[in-house]
Amino acid sequence: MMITLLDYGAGNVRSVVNAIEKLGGTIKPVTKPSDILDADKLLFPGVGNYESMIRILNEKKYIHPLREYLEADQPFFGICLGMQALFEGSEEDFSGNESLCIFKGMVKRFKTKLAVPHIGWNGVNLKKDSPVFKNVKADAKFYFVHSYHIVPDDSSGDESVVLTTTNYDYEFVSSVQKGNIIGTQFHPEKSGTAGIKLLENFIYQKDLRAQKAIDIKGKGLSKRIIACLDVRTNDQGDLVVTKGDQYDVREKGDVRNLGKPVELARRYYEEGADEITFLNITGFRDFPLKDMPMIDVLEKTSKNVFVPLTIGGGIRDYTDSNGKTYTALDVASQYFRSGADKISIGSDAVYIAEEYLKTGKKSGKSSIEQISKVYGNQAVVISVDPQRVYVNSPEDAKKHHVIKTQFPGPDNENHCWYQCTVQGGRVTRDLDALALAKACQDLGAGEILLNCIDKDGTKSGFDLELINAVRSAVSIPVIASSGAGCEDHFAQVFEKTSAEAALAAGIFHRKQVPIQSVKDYLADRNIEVRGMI
Ligand code: 1PR
Repeated sequence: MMITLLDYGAGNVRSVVNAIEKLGGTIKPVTKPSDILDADKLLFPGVGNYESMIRILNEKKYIHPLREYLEADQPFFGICLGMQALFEGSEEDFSGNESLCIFKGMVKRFKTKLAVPHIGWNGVNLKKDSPVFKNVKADAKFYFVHSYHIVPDDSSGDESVVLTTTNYDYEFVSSVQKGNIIGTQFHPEKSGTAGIKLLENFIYQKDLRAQKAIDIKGKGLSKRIIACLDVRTNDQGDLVVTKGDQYDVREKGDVRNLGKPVELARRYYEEGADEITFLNITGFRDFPLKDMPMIDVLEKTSKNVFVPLTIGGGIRDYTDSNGKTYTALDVASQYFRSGADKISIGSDAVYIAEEYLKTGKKSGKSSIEQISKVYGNQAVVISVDPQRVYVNSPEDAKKHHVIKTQFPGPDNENHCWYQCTVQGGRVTRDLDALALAKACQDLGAGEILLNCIDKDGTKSGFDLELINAVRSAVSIPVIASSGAGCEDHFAQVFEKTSAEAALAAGIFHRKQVPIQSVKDYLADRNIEVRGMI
């Protein structure tokens, strides 16, 4: 089955291609406007910024053939922005470029007290009996990552285009279908077996048209469980997954070797991880575009792993020994093309935040601003590596956000602040984690990966005080990281803080706690999780 792919050049289309090929389909990329009209089935994955997507469709002269194709009710599957493009316009677009206007309605920003972007696994309320949902279980969850959603205008009285809605703090339209034209806000190519089934139905069902109206209810947003792989080259030159104790990855002089990155990532996908994060922990030393093994890891992993992949380490501007300059955007783009959905910035984020707080001005040139502008806020994660600095009272660290702690310091100090570090915890900076998180959110970051050097590898539980302090300082999602030792530690994170996700490394690598038993434990406590479907 030949599927024509409309790739307008932003974001990760590799996963879509991998999914179609795994299903036995063949991809034909659109390279000129007439390819659109020649398509039998057209797939349009979009990610990032609506304005730049519509601008590129106009520049490439795709708008008119697309409209002609859609008006003829030819099979079409739009993903995320690829669905939003079907409507009349977006609150994210002030360019005045021509849009497709196939369906009536607008794309609007979430107005909610919950975290925006809406990131993670959520259910759907099915409103039509559609062949694309054939053999997809009613309680299936799909992966969402977006700050805007469609608001169809059904005032004409014609049959509604709404195929599903989804519950956040209000119900929003999460997919549409009219005739053979389908669009989903969620990413089927990142939604494990449920999403792959949807794509399979699109490819192989002969008649895609929805038969009748139904009303099947789904549930809300799940708390995510993320497996993290700290990757580096060991002294023998092998790329290995390692794990530190408070960031010290050596044992008796050797770098701990806990497995191979591609194999471990696949194992975690099959065991039910909601996301996989790779951190190239020596990336601050080496230039990642030279360090091709990480690109190879992403390419190989994305062939078999259909959940979101994040990559961090070394994402910054770089000048090589010949004086050639690479921007952080170049590095990130290479990672997105290789299969990453998000990039994570550590050390560079600290320097950027320091500069921003000093000048009060956004330069527009920082890695956070540049990457979020092209790929969207949801694609930029800030990895924070803080450690506690104990003080007797807030007066002792006036410049910083000081909290009262239930876990006093070595000299019985009952206050602390969280000091940012760079270069894998080796260098401390005069900046606290809350100030860093807020500044990065201002600059366009979409998520915080909140590590904790004091807790890393200790298996003593997450630093709930840190998580609460940072989560209440920002409105973007926070991933709690460092210290997981048992199932109950995950329950504590979700019951005692508002973190959207929890990440662990050591206990998964050493097979001490299976991912599924974490999820079973949480489900028993009525914490919403994605099951194995
Ligand atoms: O600074 O942009 O090059 O990024 C470097 C990245 O590498 C940062 O995200 C930084 O957190 C990470 N990193 C650097 N050195 C280390 C190290 O361990 N020596 N690892 C390191 C950080 C922390 C977690 C870990 C959790 C969970 N790893 O991601 O996986 O603490 O562990 P646990 O469940 O076993 O407790 P840049």
